[in-house]
Amino acid sequence: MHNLIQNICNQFNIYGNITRIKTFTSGHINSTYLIDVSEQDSLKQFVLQRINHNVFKNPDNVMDNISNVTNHIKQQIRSKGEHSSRRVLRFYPTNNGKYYYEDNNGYYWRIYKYVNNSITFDNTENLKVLEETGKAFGEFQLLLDKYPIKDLHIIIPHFHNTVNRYKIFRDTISNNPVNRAQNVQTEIKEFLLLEDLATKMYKMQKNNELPLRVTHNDTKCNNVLFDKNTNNHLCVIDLDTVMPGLIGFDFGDAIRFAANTCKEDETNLEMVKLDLEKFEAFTRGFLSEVGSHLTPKELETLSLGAITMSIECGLRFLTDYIDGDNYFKISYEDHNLDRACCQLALAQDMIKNYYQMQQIVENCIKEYNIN
Ligand code: GN1
Ligand code: MG
Repeated sequence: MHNLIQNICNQFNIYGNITRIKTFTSGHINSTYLIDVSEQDSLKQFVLQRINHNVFKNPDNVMDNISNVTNHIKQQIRSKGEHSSRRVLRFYPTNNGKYYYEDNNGYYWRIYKYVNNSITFDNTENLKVLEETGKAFGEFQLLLDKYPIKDLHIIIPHFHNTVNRYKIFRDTISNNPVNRAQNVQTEIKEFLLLEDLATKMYKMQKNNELPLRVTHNDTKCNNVLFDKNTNNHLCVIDLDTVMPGLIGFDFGDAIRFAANTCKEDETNLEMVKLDLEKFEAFTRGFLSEVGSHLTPKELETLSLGAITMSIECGLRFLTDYIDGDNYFKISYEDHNLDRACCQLALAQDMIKNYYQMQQIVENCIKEYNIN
């Protein structure tokens, strides 16, 4: 492993002694390592990622989006008179000018500079951190507000197309490749009952009731870097899925992950609930940044976005379970099933709390004078 990584670093013109390799375990798709490199008397830190080429089939397009988007953000930050070095990721090119390297086994690798003195939170009880997370994703929207949508490559077609997600779900059930569908009939029925609700916003977009914007599409709170000392947000990471999308889905995916009382794969479903205080903290941060940019319909559907993303994510986990666990990394046999049940329980609790969620959004709208 050490030699392999040393060789990959060299491709990006990063030489020196690798003194430590630390694996990050939170992502479900790519493999991510923190690399310490000592050169003469200085220690430099980098993040090295192996891109999952089953999921990201066209690394040129992925890295093209990422380098354009990070450049755009850099310019926006600088035009506000701020230093950009900790406020946006900096990727390294290889000698042939590409922002990734393909190894002999056909794996793609990329490297970015580790942001000094930064920290991520897989989950947190700290409401200030949640408010900052909301600000980070809200600010991300603003920073990319003028980015031309048509210049984005579609990295994963139909990514948050819930109509299509249900179609794939049905197809997988009828193919039943590993004979698991019969064991999860109850869960299948529950997800089918939620189909109308889960496809509503997608259909609204198709009817031009909701605009497409440049969205992140994977707004888990561990995709925000914070300053270790102040807990202020620095920048948003994991830009693989930046594509045209609905802002309500970026909001909703963040809520699904950060405002759950439990972790994403909790098996004690009685404990799985929407934490309204966390919901409020994130919402406040998000709307304080981007609220006045949103249309009334976008504001009205933020809570529905959270319900939709919980259902969609659960549906994807269950689809992958029935398919034989080909997409998400798992740690044990029924991991995807447990994740699916947890997301289902969360969505059901959100539906119960819909009125309270809407109330919180409306209070923020009043407080921030958003029209
Ligand atoms: C995947 O790997 P990670 O954790 O960044 C997935 C997201 C899901 C998430 C569920 C490209 O993200 O869509 O919401 O798992 N990313 C992709 O935890 O499918
Ligand atoms: Mg991701």
